[in-house]
Amino acid sequence: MMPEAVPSPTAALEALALPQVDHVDLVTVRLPFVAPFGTSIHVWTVKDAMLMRLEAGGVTAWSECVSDPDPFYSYETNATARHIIKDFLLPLVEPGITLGELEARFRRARGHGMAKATIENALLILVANQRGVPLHALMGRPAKRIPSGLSIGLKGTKEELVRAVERAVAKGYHRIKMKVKKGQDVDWVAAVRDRFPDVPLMVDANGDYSLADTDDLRRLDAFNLMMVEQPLSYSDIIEHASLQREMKTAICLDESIHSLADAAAAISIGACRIINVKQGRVGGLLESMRIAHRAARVGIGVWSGGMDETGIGRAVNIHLQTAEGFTLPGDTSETANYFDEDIVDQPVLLDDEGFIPIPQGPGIGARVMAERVLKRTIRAERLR
Ligand code: OSB
Ligand code: MG
Repeated sequence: MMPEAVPSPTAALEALALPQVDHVDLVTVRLPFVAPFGTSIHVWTVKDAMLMRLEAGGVTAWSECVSDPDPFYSYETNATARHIIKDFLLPLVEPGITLGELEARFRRARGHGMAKATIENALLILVANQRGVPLHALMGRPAKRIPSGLSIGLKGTKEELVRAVERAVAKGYHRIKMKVKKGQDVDWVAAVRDRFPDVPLMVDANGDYSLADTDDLRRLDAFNLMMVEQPLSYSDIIEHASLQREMKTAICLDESIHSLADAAAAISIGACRIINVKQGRVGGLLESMRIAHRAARVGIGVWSGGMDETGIGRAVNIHLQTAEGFTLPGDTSETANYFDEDIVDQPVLLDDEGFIPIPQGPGIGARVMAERVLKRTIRAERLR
């Protein structure tokens, strides 16, 4: 049977003609975290964010590459993204071709979604800035208030964890995610559930378990969790399907999903009931919109993940969540959760009902503060 014809959520964006770009810069900034961010894979204490700046006839646009300096979350690093952007992707960007044609050219380079997203997002933001419209409007989406979610890193003690959850609940966050790892899971979830029996709660293992841990993972079923994110290997889909058959709690895939094709495969074999879409990991806003649209049609929940971005990437994630299919609160938290001072104004703040307002103005809305970027710059390179 032919699948029913559904209008593409990205057709208008694919038809956009690329503008002439005068200059392209990569600027890496270092922002200290207010506190170390611990996960089963690494503890990060600073954010080294590689930013792309486009200049076109006096209009500038900034995007952010969501890679880290290290390959612990993803194989992409700031160095590989720089290499792929500089030597393979940027030479394919020509004025007059459409964004759809650019995506097709980019497909010849396998993987490296974060590098691709950096360019695609920068071009979209540039066009939005040139037209004087917000990014969500360029995406064809109406404004809305974005639900909030906090990702709490691994803590030293259960008391510390419970205090962090208390602060998040008091702030009004719509859902709380706590990191877990082997040996720091069931009892820690129990401690949070003791204090907050009903708070919307989920866990993220960043791939720390294997199928041999199925019995331990099944113990999480007792806590009414919204989902368990990426329990098994970062590269696995098929074993997640086996695990999902053994668990009541919904599985959410993060690291395993790099494209619409990955999402379709995971959905078709029942590897997850929820997908964390990180726009960088899947190659940009268009592929994110495709995944969310497809998932929504088959009842799979989607939310926007985060990579503890500066205000630039954070704003992109906020605009993305106006797209069809983003049905669940994402990892979209206040700037202050990570940084004392961001490189953009205004910082992200929750409103009194825990929602995140879309930054007002053309493009990402948030204003990039040149002198703060300069103060934080650890490397800069003009590519064009
Ligand atoms: O697994 O979702 C993840 C941060 C860095 C790398 C991986 C992850 C995370 C987070 C935090 O959980 C997301 C955020 O607050 O931006
Ligand atoms: Mg995750």
